[in-house]
Amino acid sequence: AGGMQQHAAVEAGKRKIKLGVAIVGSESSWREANTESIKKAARQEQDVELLMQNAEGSQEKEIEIIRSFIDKKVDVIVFTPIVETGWEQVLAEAKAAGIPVILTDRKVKVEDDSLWTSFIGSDFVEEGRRAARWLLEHKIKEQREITTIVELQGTAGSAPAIERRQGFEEVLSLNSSFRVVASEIGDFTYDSGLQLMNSIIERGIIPEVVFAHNDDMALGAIKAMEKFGLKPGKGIIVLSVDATKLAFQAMLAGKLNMSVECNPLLGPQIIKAVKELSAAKEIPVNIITSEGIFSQETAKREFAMRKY
Ligand code: GYE
Repeated sequence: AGGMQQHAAVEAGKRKIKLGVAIVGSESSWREANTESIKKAARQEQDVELLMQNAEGSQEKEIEIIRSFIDKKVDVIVFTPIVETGWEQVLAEAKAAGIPVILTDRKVKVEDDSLWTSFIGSDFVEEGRRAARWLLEHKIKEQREITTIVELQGTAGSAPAIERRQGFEEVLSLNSSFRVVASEIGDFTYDSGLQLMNSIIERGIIPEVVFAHNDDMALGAIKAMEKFGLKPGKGIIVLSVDATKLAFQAMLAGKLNMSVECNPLLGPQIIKAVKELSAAKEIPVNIITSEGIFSQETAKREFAMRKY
């Protein structure tokens, strides 16, 4: 009931909407663009007061941040769950306080879906499928020949790592000539891509394809391959997800073959949903961004228009 009173006050225009946003970290250039997009969209609304905090890659810290938002009696909480599980309790606390929660970018796995209001982000399974479909189209070999793949996964237990892997495997399973020979877990950073690829090569594995769960890891892996005199983008096909400016530069340099689009510019949709929620309007349970893919062939044309 307390929550309803707060909303009524906001609706009557008596005060600003207090919005608490918990950011997962600063691990990638995607994240930078995402964080900036949310700040910018909030700045443009005079009736929104943004409280934003960075969990720096720690779930514990993220939970603390959400609790501090509850203590401050914000009107709406928006957060990107670093991993899928372990949120029941803090979400129940928000619910008990009458504060609606919007998930953005990443999803949670909880039994009670009434613990969150809406999800705003991408379809990660489809992203994984898109990478695999591109590969199927571009690397069909004789039936008996095997194409070896190294997969560099994002943060363990995170929705994008779990689902990109799932979609990628789902499509590749349609063709028995593709084999993932190593699938290692990183954390979406350039350094983790570099280190993982380095140790994979040192173990004597030189794959024909590298699928990295984001651009930063792909770039790190490219660096490692080059150190060993390998030719990423030519001798070794490199695929990634995000399609940030960094990926476009690498595609133009011929080192990255393609990147699946994952749009970080979610700020306007988030703020719109927050305002609607505060005005006691119904909002959709899922707000999914429509996306495509970019390859070396289209990179040149797109690069100039790239905003992130
Ligand atoms: O792909 C990666 C970032 O959750 C979609 O996290 C996001 C992912 C993105 O670090 O670059």
